[in-house]
Order: sequence, then structure tokens, then C-alpha cells
Amino acid sequence: MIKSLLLSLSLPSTNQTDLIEEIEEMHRLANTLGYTIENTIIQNKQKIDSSTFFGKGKLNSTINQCKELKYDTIFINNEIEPGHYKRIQKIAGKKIYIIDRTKLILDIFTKHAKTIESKKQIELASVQYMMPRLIGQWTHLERQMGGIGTRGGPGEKQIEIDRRLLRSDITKLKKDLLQIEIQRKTQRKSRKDIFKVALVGYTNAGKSSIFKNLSGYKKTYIKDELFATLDTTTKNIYLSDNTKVLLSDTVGFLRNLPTDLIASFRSTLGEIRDADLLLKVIDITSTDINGHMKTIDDTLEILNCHKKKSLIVFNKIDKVEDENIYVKIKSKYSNSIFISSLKKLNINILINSILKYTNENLNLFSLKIDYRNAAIIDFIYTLTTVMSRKDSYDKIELEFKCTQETFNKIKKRVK
Ligand SMILES: Nc1nc2c(ncn2[C@@H]2O[C@H](COP(=O)(O)OP(=O)(O)OP(=O)(O)O)[C@@H](O)[C@H]2O)c(=O)[nH]1
Ligand SMILES: [Mg+2]
Repeated sequence: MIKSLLLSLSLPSTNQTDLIEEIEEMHRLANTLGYTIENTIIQNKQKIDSSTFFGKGKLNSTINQCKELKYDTIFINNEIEPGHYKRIQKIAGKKIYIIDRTKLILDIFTKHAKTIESKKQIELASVQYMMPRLIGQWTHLERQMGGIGTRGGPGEKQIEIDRRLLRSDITKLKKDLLQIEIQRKTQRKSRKDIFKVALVGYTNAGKSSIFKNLSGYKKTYIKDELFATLDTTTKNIYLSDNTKVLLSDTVGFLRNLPTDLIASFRSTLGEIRDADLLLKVIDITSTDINGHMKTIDDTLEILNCHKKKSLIVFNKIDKVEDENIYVKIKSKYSNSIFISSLKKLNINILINSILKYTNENLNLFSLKIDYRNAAIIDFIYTLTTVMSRKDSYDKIELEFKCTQETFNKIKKRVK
């Protein structure tokens, strides 16, 4: 682990409990990127310094401390504007990297992106972030990766060249992403009639663990770090012998997730927009359950998905040591489900709760189909849940569950 410092500003309007949560989160984010924060410095100020965000004295003493300790990174808890960032980085010089909250999140996403889609999405968000902050030097990650960083020189002319190159990168990335989104849309269209469930929630709440539990998909990536999942995985699963749904695991949320990042991940997050039911997963051991709930709801609102049907799922109940806390949360959130995906506790309750929603709009239909019309049978098996089948010498009689809309579509095909 690389050692580093953390600097944070506290204003009269700052909520101290939130500040502690944020700082705790910065430690975890830094860990995920391979850093330990050895010292956290909080500056109490009446207002933001218009030039350097922090007071110059505090900034200089922190930079000196960093140099003395031979560290090369200062994390900044707050999100700082490009002008502030440039001035702080200039004071820090070339050997100390300033990484604010947004940049830290972007770097984690860059490190974790696996598919072409997520790589392009994060590249777009990173380039958009970097553009107004160019000061002729590049932070550690770009340096390590080579690439665009290698063409960065110190002069203003070089910065202009870099800006121009970045602008054309943005245009190209947007074009590529649009192409991927079109493909995804076509894919989604073919799944239009199947009931769709999406796992959403704060990062590290256990969404992928639940996904693995329900889908049995062995390759599901589960890890005790923030933003382990960056790509949506969707699987067809049977919740009972008769009920099939599409389940999606998605990228986690975090308070104040950069809006550029959410915008870039539009196509990945499309599975949420498409879902009929959202499972809002909450880590019951979190010290900030209300904050996490709010983050989920705020992010869903940005995605315009806040009105969707949803079910709150508290996960990790095996970790709760104090019975009183458990009882308290249970009485406050009485309509929720309490599970442990690790110890497989109450998974059947979760399944039954989802089933209540899937059955809400479904009716039982039956059709006698002529053998000459056999193609329609495959169609019915794909789009509905078949309850029974009787084969006679010239006909097949199927009983199946689906929505009225799907049934109409099937009937149109039956000649
Ligand atoms: N004790 C306990 N740990 C759990 C449980 N569910 C998940 N975990 C652990 O929590 C960590 C995060 O789990 P994930 O399933 O990767 O969480 P996630 O919500 O998908 O996280 P991101 O993809 O990063 O957003 C892992 O170390 C899991 O083993 C649970 O029920 N109990
Ligand atoms: Mg995950």
C-alpha cells in the first residue's frame, strides 16, 4: 500500500456526522486504489478560499508534511472546481499528486473496468474531467498507463494540443458508445416481455452476492472493495418451476457520484431503467443506513427511475451483533426483507416476495395449437411461463402465464 495524506475542509454549514462518514469512505476508496491514508487533516474555515479552496497556510503546511514524510499523494475529501484544482496542484509542484474525490472515483473505475463498454464509458468521464484541469502534468495513473500522459508537456502550447486531442477523443468515444447503446437497445427489445428485476444499491452492499445466490452464476465477481462491479450482468433465472425472470446486477452507487460519470454510464445503467422491479440492497451493518437510502433514491431520481416498484432488502444480517439494533431497524422498515446472502439466510423469503410482484400482472391463459403452427410453441416458451402441456395426435394444448399484452401478441401469431 502507498502511504498518503487526506485533507478536508469543514465549513460552518458542514454536518459533522456526514463529514466523519465521508472521511471514512475516502479511506476505503483510497484503499481500493492501493493507498493507505496515514493522516487526516481537517481545516475549519468560515468560507472557502476563493483562490485555493483551503487556506494557503494550511495548504503549504500539508504539502511540506507530505514532502517530509516522502509521500507523493494528497487526497482531498471535497470535490474541487477546476480553478482550485489547478492552483493547488501548482503549489504542490510536480512531485505531489493532488487527487480529489471525483478523481479518486474515476481512477477506481479506470482500474476496475473490464469490458470495452465500461472502459469507454470511464474514459469519456475521465477525459471530460481532465479537460478543464490540464496544467501540463498528469497524475499517477495516466503516467503509469503511459498513453495520453506521455504526450503531456509543461508548456501552454502543449496543453492546447492536448486539449484538442482530448476533444477529438470525446467525439470518438461518444460515437462508439452510441453504437454500443443501439446494440444494447436491440438486445433489450427482444426481452421486452419478460419480467425484469434489477439489483441496485450502495457499493459493497452485497448486490453481486445476491445475484450469485439467485442466478447460480459462478463467474459473478464479488469482492470486499468499492466498485467491484462496473458492468451489468443479466441472467435468465427461474424463481420457481413456473416463474422465469431476468435478473440484473448493476454498478453500485455512492454519495455525490459525479454526474458526468452517471451520464457516461447511461447505457450500462439502462437495465435499471428497463426493470419492472428494483431490489434496493442495503448493508444492514452500515453506520449510515439513512444516508445510503437517500443516495439510492437520489441516484434513481437522476436516472428517472424513482417511481418504479421497489423492495428494500437488508443484507448481511449475519454480521449484526446487537439484537436490539436488528429489532429497531426491523420495526422501522417493516415492509422490508432481511437476508444474508453469504450465509444464505431468508433467501426463500426474498424469492417469495419477488414472486408476489411477478404474479401481479399475470393471468393464466390456455391455447390449443395445431401442429402446423409449431413455431408458435417456441415463441410461447420464450415469452411466458408454461404451466402445463397436453400433446394429442393433431394438437398441443398449452396452459401458460403471461400478461394480457403478451397474450395478445401470441394470439396474433396463431393462424
Ligand atoms: N458477512 C456478510 N458479508 C457479505 C454478505 N453479502 C456480501 N458480503 C460481502 O460483502 C462484500 C461485497 O459484496 P459484493 O457482493 O461484491 O457487493 P456489491 O454490492 O456487488 O459491491 P459493488 O459491486 O462493489 O458495488 C464481499 O466481501 C462479500 O463477501 C452477507 O450477507 N454477509
Ligand atoms: Mg458487485
